Amino acid sequence: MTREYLNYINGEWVASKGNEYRENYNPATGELLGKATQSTADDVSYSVSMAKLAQREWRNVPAPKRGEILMKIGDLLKRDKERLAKILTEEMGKVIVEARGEVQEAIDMAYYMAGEGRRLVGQTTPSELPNKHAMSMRVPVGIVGIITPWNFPIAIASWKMFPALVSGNTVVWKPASDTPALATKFMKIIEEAGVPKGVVNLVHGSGSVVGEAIVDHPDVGVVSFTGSTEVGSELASKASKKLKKVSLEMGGKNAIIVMEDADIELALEGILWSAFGTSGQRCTACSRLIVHKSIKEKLTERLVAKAKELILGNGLNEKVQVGPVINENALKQIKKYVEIGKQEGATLLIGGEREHIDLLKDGYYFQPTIFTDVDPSMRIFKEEIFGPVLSIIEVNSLDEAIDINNNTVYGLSSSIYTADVNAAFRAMRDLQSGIVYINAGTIGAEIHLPFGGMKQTGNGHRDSGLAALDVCTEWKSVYVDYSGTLQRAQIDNN
Ligand code: UN1
Repeated sequence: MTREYLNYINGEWVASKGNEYRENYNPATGELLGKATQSTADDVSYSVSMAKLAQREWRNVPAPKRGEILMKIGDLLKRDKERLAKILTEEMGKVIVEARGEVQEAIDMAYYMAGEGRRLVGQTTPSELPNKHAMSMRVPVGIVGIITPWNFPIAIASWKMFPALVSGNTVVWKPASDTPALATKFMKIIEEAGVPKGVVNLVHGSGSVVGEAIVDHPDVGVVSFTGSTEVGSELASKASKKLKKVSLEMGGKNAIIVMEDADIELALEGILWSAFGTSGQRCTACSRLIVHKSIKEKLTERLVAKAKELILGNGLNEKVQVGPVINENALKQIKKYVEIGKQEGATLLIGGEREHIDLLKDGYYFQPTIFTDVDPSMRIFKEEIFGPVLSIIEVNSLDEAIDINNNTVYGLSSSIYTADVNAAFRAMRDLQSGIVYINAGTIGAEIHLPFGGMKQTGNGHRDSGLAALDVCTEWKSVYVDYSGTLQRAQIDNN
């Protein structure tokens, strides 16, 4: 039976009047799962007006009470963790242990932000003048437009939505068009937790219609986006004409550096997990391996042997380590980059082909792929592939390794394996990335630390951690003069 996924606007499940639908498929089997209503600019406009109405009351609900509702969302996510993970694997393809891990991120984020309801800390500051009180406090921006990707459909939605809600905003959310089932289940949990109508509105869509309508709408105060650099920069340029705040989290070309004194076995595990976990479809995935010349041969040999042993297949099978990629287009794109790599003169060591798995021949599988002899002039070194493709680059020193790491337009996650504490600290300081790991791979960010990148990975904002509150709140400075006289700042106090 195929399912129908509807919009959720002002507390009601409704289809768009446009009467168009988009189908979603199980990437492991090719099976049709359901179809999602495709919204128009009018649906967005209606959602925004409902969110605006709801915000009048929501912003005045005491923050600890808003936090309690998030606590309840956390409890329900926990109750339904297994069901959510299964939907996630079926619809997006990541293996079930990773799916559980992703749902756990949303649970953690709910509890973390629930606690924030009892903090939302502001500042009191001395005034220049006597008998005058000064303070600054966070206030909600108003309506937050949230646009989320298919690769972490519930974690990233939670990173953006929970800070927005606890600080008194209402939300218009467009989930990725490949993951409407998970979005629907998540929305049902939000509804069950008692979030008042109009506070979170879900609007399905594909292509640019919904996203652009969200950015264009004058009542949407801030747009928080995770996705491709192409779409992000398009949204940002539209938003900048309206002087609207946008928070962007986009591409990565993340590297692991392995120095000569590293624990090789430890590094191997981290490389495999970071490069081929989620079939390389993480913003944080490792796609460049920068290795010291003295250990390159040994490391490469062991890596290829281990990559060959990875078990590909349907992620619902607990033994499977690498699932399919998201869809046919992704497969084509990855294959295209493999051809580019070969033409550029890189040496293909393993993989490079679509994987044919008996009984699952319709799934979108791609073999874990490793290139060596890669240099910074190549496109496979520079461009984000978003698939299980790793490029090996040889270096002679730590300085060179750091330079190569930084030789990219992106700056999300970097890692170094070394036993030398001096090298580790230097790397920590000099790697140009929003996230740096020492003796761990490039993936596995925790929700209570800021998540985001430097350079063209983003535009200076951060998801998750307390930094996420900066996206959806404004600082308001308040002066209370209790002197009973006119006190002229900068005049009467000099
Ligand atoms: C992403 O790929 O956009 O650090 C998010 C990690 C995960 C989140 C990844 N916790 O890899």
